Amino acid sequence: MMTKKSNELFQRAQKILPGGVNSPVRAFKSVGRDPLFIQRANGSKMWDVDGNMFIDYIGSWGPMLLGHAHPDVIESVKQAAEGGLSFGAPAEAEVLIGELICDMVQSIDVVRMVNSGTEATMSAIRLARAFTKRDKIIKFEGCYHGHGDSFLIKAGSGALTLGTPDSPGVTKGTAQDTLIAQFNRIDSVRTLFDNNKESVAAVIIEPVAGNMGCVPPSETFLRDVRELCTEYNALLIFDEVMTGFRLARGGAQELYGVTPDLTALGKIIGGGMPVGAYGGKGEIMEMISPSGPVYQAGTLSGNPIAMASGYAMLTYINGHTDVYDKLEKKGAAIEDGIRSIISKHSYPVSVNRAGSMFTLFFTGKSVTDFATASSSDKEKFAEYYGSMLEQGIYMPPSQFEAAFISTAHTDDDIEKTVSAVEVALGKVFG
Ligand code: HOZ
Repeated sequence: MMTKKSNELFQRAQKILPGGVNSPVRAFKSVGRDPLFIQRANGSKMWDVDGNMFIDYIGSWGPMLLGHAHPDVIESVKQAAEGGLSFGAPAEAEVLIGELICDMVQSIDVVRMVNSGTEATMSAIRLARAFTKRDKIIKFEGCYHGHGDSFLIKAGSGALTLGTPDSPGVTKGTAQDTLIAQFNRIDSVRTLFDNNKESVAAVIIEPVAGNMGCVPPSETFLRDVRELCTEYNALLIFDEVMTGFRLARGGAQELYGVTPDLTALGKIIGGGMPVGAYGGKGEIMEMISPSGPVYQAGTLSGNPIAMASGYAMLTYINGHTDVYDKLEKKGAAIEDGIRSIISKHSYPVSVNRAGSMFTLFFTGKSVTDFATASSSDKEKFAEYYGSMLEQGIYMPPSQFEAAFISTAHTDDDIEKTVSAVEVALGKVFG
């Protein structure tokens, strides 16, 4: 694969951006390559600046549920842009998307738009602390909730990928208010509650973990976490930045039938534009300024272009209930294809999938939590990654990220992907 232009851009980028990028995982460091610079994307495909074409399974880390540059979304953005890029004043688009989110996500009565998932989770825990008048939060090892200080403790995603799950710069005072439990191990949650009676404000969880690779919850886990939160008067916050509108119209909470008190949403409600949101029960949300005293603000919150993009995307999903059946079928086809290769050759690889999110872990263990996810062989993953990329398949460049399927992925894309996996695994284990 020719990567001359990408290499030149990376040389220049490294002089003026930390590590040559504006977000760590995309630097490809953990897979031992230099990143490719993307020029354009459409449907299920992306093209880099050297003209290489890839079937894309990052989908901008989740939001491209309908594929890149969906015509409805692009048209809506174009129209909105003609009317001005930012007002810093209320606009109709905020009401339209707000109504749609409250209608689609059963636990959200009131919603506040922000600019990213990080802002959403940071604001949600401030609100939970104010509401419960308690300081501590429980999060899960390997889960990632953006880069707010309280979350960069045993964090997943890029922090885990690059070996810095506990980031320097987070004060001891902040860190001591974050308690760490183990995903899918309800006893670890109960122990923390028992040892910190009356001081836990909230449990925050990715209902399907996507930031230590894709790790779905066991059948009872989310329900049990809900029960513990209720028993100990703590709020349950679902971080649905990846799963919201992806796993079902109403997110993972609809799929698993568990109702959180607050939900953080992210990039997917912007349809590709920078957006996040948090919402929940009215009695909690009314504590947010200017209804109540909990301060949180932003000039670009509810930005008209971002709202138009997200509204077009959510309107499409709302009107096409077959979206989730399609995604499930595509996800199942990839999973089945890969599983049959693994079992044919008895490769020590396990596959996790929830709907249109999936990960191949380079471990023979079944991956249910951080310990099993991190038993993966990262060198083998890097080798597999390189082979996939050379074959034109663009997967997330980290063992600890989920791959995302869109409605734009065709049967042909999926066949090519499964064949590429067979070649890549053959190289890794051959
Ligand atoms: N941490 C993000 C995915 N979980 C990656 C963001 C990016 O590099 O764009």
